[in-house]
Amino acid sequence: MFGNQNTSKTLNAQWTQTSEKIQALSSPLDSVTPLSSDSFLGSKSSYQPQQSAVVSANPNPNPYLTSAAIVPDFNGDGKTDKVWVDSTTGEIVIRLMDGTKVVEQGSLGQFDLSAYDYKIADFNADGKTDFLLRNKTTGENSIVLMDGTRVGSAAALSSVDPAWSPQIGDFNGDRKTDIFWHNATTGENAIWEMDGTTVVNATVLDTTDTALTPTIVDFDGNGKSDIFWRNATTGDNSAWFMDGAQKTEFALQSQDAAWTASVGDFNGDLSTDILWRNAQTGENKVWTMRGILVTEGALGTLDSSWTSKIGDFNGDGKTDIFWHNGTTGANTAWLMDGTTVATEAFLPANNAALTPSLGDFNGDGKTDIYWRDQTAGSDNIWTIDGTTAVENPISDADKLGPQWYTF
Ligand SMILES: [Ca+2]
Ligand SMILES: [Ca+2]
Ligand SMILES: [Ca+2]
Ligand SMILES: [Ca+2]
Repeated sequence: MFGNQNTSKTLNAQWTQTSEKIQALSSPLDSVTPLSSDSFLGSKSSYQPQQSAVVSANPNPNPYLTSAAIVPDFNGDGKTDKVWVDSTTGEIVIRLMDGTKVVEQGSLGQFDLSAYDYKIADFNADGKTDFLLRNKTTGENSIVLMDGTRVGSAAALSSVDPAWSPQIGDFNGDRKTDIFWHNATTGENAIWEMDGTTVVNATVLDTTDTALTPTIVDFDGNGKSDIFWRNATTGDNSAWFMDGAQKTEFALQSQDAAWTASVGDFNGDLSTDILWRNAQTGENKVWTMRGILVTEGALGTLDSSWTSKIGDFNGDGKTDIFWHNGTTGANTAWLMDGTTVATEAFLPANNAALTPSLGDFNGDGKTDIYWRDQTAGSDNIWTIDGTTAVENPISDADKLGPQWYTF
């Protein structure tokens, strides 16, 4: 993941040591780069709390489910949109969705998929999803502010050595996405506070043990992102509560290294909670968080063929857990109320080869499931209302061939 290519020579030097050097980097860059020649194959944006300055058109009360910084919504209509990547040509296409209908489609151009990565974000807090594009080979970065399927504006940022990787959050609570940089090789950390395409402040944070992995959260629910640090070797956990680039560090209780963490908000109080899964034993449990106070609840056991995704199927603002069995095609959803499963939805099974991705495509506040048929292109959407799923196909006219991937 952290390629050590020689292509970034000077940039390597820039990002290795002192804060003065980082200061140099902070100078907001400025040249407008046309989005054309290069390309990206994306990883999904990290799931993190961030409210939008714009009142969402989606009725769900929880910004985890509605923020355009978390869920792709390029035109701000409250209906989740789709990003597609053509694995043969490198073309990136955005489709604005209304239920199963493709309302509008636009191309961002062709990219070198081996080099490019993207994160979704909302850098100008207009309620429309933007992109952070990163060339992992050269270390070049750019921001693309979107307006529907059109590029509103795009600008290059300073380059950052490929050993660093970005995550998005909102550390100063102004509803404009900021960038947290972590160097997994050295343990160095930095934050760029953003205003649109401008880096307002670039700050070096303390260096962490290289065994620690950061996840962006908001454990105290104050609308300013925090950083959850987990040592996957020792099982130790800690948190940096952030106010801009100022941090207050606290230890959290440990959790054996066999467990992996993912995040949601299972009690709907806008503080990030943790779903723990032990893939060896199949055990699952939830920590609802209030600052550093943990309330733990054990959930049911599901073997390792099951994988989870977070949504809100009854629209109550409490995130629920969707489970898909990649071997049998079985599906179930746990409608959550804090640390307990309030209702278990026994959803229909389907072809185990289908790939689910979650979003609220009809904008009713309840998460739906997009099923990608990578072979035949016979995709469909499950429109969900609590424990009921209604299947509707994507029309033949909108079918995409097997070279197209979505996330
Ligand atoms: Ca935006
Ligand atoms: Ca919570
Ligand atoms: Ca729910
Ligand atoms: Ca829905």
